[in-house]
Amino acid sequence: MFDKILIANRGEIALRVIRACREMGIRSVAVHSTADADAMHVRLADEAVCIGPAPASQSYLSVPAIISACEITGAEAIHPGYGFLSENAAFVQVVEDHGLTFIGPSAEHIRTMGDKITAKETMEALGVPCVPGSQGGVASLDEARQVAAEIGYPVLIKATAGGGGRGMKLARTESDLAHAWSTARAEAKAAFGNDEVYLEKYLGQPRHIEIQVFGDGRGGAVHLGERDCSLQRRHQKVWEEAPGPAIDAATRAEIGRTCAEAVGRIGYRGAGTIEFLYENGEFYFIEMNTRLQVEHPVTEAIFGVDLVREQIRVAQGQALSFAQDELLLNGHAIEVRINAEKLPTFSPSPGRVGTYHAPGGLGVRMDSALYSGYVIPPYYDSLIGKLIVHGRDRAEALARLRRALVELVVEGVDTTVPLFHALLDEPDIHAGAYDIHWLEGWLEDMAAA
Ligand code: MV4
Repeated sequence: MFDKILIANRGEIALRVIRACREMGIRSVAVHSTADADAMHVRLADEAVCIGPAPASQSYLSVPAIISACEITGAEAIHPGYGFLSENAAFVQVVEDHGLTFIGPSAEHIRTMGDKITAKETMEALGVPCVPGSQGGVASLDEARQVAAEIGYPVLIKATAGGGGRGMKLARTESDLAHAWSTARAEAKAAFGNDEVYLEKYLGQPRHIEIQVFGDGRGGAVHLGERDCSLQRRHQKVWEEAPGPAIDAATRAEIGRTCAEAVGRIGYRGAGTIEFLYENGEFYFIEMNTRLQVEHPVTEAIFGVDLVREQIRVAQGQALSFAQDELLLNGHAIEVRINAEKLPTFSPSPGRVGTYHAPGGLGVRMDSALYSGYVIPPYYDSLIGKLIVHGRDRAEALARLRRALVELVVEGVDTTVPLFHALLDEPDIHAGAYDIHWLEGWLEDMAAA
């Protein structure tokens, strides 16, 4: 069992991991940049180590600084949170070479899923339904033309080293293809140093549905249903919910079983998310994320589990604390991301927080590292809190979200809270009638009005 875990992250997710550690009787080590000396994670951890200056490249992304912090404090394991080094296979290798434990999947599984062509080939072979497209990479414009003619336009050209919306080009017709091909390759080369691309049929109005999976690293695996994360702006999720408004129990059970079986068969260890586009009742795999996700609390709410505790358990070689048939879905949960951003442009709004008051009461969870008087530094992402509400059904969750947003006070900086009040006035939101393009369309309408 671990005696001490180092958290290679900051903000609300560092707090989330520290809380799980304390409940498990494990000591926690925070690391921080000079800009984060007054941050909440530094105060809440048992120990803290300054690992470098403000830029993440010299602190939260500095592998030597983080390994040194483990050696100084005697931490035996590293929880990476999300972002930063959480999906960096080379980092996992260094961690293991130093006799430390990475709380997450193997370097090999991270590498496999990080390369989107290999991820898709792997999932296809495991019986996971995929978007129609090229078999593997596409080497030439001629080959791209052939594949596109077979699957039909429109098509997307995607970078194998991309993901999360980076490195995609749309060709609506054959006349777009040559331009899309060369810009996709050039941008992929510039952004990732890898110009390998693949082709997919473009789906016009899908929902983004992701399945939470968990493997024990020995072939055992379960699923914890889906999250609908369709409400996004520029590939940044804004609102996530579980269960998905468009998914029924039979559909959930089938795709869930497929996903759990797939990750079990590769001996996957830890938390993972299998991302799908969902259109006309069909699932199409796009990517797998090999980390705990920002939106994991909605899944925790409806299944009554602690996913970080399970990550630590399987990293210690323990079994998962639940079997598939013990995972019973209860009610409905919604998370909204509170960002320090100024509407309508969503431009970052760092600075000193005046009064901060978190909402509470039945079915309300606020994951945030804010406190009154805290100065939000300008160097990192603008997420300052996640408000998660849980109700017996979706209508109760929506009413509770409105109520909790009224209670929330964040003075001194602009936040995305007004966006959520406005969304809660929308019939489409109450009907659950939205796809991946709904939010951007609505924001455009708002700007025009
Ligand atoms: C797609 C797609 C349509 N068809 N693939 C964007 C992020 C990356 N994870 C995959 N993305 C997309 N892939 C096919 N074949 C549309 C998107 C997409 C999207 C996906 C999920 C959530 C929001 C999105 C917004 C724009 C485009």
